[in-house]
Amino acid sequence: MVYTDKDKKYRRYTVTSALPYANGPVHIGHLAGVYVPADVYVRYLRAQGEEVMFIGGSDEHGVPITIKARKEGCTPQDIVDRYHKIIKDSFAELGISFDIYSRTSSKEHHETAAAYFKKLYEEGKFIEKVSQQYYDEEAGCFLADRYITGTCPHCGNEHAYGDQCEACGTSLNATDLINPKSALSGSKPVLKDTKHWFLPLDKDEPWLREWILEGHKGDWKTNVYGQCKSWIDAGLQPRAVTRDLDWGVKVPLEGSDGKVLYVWFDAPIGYISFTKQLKGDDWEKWWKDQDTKLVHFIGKDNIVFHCIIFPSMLHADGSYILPANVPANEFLNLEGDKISTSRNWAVWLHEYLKEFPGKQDVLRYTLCSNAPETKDNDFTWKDFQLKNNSELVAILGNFVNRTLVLTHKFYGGKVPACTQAIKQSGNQAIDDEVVKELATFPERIGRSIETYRFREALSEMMNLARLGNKYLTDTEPWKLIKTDPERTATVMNLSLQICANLAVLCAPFLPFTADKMHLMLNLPAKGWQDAGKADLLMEGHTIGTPELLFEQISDETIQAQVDKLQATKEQNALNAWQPAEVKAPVTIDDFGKMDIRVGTILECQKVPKADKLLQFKIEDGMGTRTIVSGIAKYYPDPQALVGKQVCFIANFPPRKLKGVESQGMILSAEDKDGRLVLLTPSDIVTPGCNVG
Ligand code: B3M
Ligand code: ZN
Repeated sequence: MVYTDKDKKYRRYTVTSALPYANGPVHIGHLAGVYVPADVYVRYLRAQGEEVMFIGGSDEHGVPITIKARKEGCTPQDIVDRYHKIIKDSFAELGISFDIYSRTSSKEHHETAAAYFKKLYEEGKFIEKVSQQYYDEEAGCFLADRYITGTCPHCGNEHAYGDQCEACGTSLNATDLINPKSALSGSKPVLKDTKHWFLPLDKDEPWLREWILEGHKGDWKTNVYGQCKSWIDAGLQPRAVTRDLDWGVKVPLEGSDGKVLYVWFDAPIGYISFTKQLKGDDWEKWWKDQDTKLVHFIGKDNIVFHCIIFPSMLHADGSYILPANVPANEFLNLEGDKISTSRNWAVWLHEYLKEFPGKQDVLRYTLCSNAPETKDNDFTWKDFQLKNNSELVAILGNFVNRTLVLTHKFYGGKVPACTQAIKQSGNQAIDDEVVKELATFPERIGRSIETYRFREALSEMMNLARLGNKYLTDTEPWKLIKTDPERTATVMNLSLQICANLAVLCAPFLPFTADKMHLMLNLPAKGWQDAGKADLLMEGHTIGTPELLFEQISDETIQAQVDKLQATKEQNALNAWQPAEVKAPVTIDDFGKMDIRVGTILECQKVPKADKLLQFKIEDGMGTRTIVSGIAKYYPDPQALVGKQVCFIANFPPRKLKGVESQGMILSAEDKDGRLVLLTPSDIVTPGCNVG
């Protein structure tokens, strides 16, 4: 029985989590933003004995998938098959407890989404409009936004896309682009008429204003409420729900070949089609009964789709419930930089699971405790190590281990007697205080979870472990046993009761740890309402064998991860490298003034007291000359250059560098990876000959 619904309005919970695009694996940003909080929420509700359905699945349509397929020379189906499996398996391994994890390329989904569209179409809920769109006559298809490039009218960036210029961030219509070009064939696209269907969001403004801005003023998160308010106040426009594409749910109307449902129309219907897959004929109550609570877990970039567009679709049908809450999180950054799939700047879940076997709960704990619930937050590997070593190991793990080891040491692994006095009023104030404090935790944690404050809920759960640790430290049973065995038995009994309560109360956050604790305590399954009591373990109950719940994570382990990100950063810099802009034009006469020659290096050594400088003795066909060059860091062994030929500018006026007179400049090229390469002729030539 949940705490914030005492009058028991809701009989079941439909909980959805954003369907990740199946064009890449999931990363810690997805987990912190959406999936860990959603999983904590549903695990808690199940522990409260509520009827819960947790829906997940892969979003397998949309242009990014077709672009990736083109890049890799395979089909969109190949792409989604690959990543759907990676995503589904890695979610399962992290303990994200979906009741179903399906996919929108499934036949059932196509049928459900097409039928949904057809019903609204036949009921006249769409606006039908013919508009002009770019068409590639060579490729024989209309061009979706990302398939058109051209010059941004705002900043002149020549690689702007049909929907956005990534250089200046302006959102664009394809027809805004200057010199548009098809990304498919490179040809100049032509504008052609095409028919599409639009959801009249503008007509929904009155009830959306009433439902959200009035109805959810107090219970939707401010970041969510604020974004909805600005969208509604800005004036809602009709929204196209179809596209000229061949990958997606086909528009189920005569004459609409080559048209599919817009991905953001079909994807949310995935929540419904997956429910049908899971519940069969029993699906409707999960989406149409007013006593079902519908909650969407998403990231902030999906707010408009889940708070305005999808509700508008549900409202247009008229038989569906609307979401009671959409507790969207903000974004998680990584080591101070935005997580980015395209720049591989991420901690990928499937890689984490491989590199940190058995440490699912450490990641769940870290991502829950630093979740971007109200503002963007940052994940650092140092913090990950700190959370593990100074919280999980030092507080939770240490308390449980000490309690169980002492129970084996003093009582042969059996729960000792807790004297009657405690049960009545406590013959020691401290014992009584612990019992009283323990009773408050289920509701403290539960209320925070029910109001989507998962960081606070987790911290409350850890406060119970802190209470246990302090209790042991204050009572020192390892000493007390010598002077007051009866009281020691009470202290150990209560410490074991706290462990048993932790096994129940940590489960939504740390399911793997909770399982271990149930095993180590030999504790039968308990519900949330059983917690808060000092009698979960009866006197004489035999506990299991203690094992360390968590182990220290070393600096070396963390450094390896930091190095891996550094390598990614360097690779990104290489990938992003562009040649410098060509300088202003010069004339042949200008060039003719430069006297460039070939010379042979006779000697080369570092200039004393000058880290950067090398001193060359060059045979230049007219004798020898000295040239000083600031390239010492590239050539740790200057001798290795002796005998090579280099090109140099011969008619620079001599100048003194660190006391050495330099007569010219040696030509070199610095590569994008930072290497410096001396320019040498492709064959041995006579020193002194001209370079032209
Ligand atoms: N595929 C995920 C995203 O925008 C998007 C969610 C769909 S939920 C119906 O990152
Ligand atoms: Zn621009």
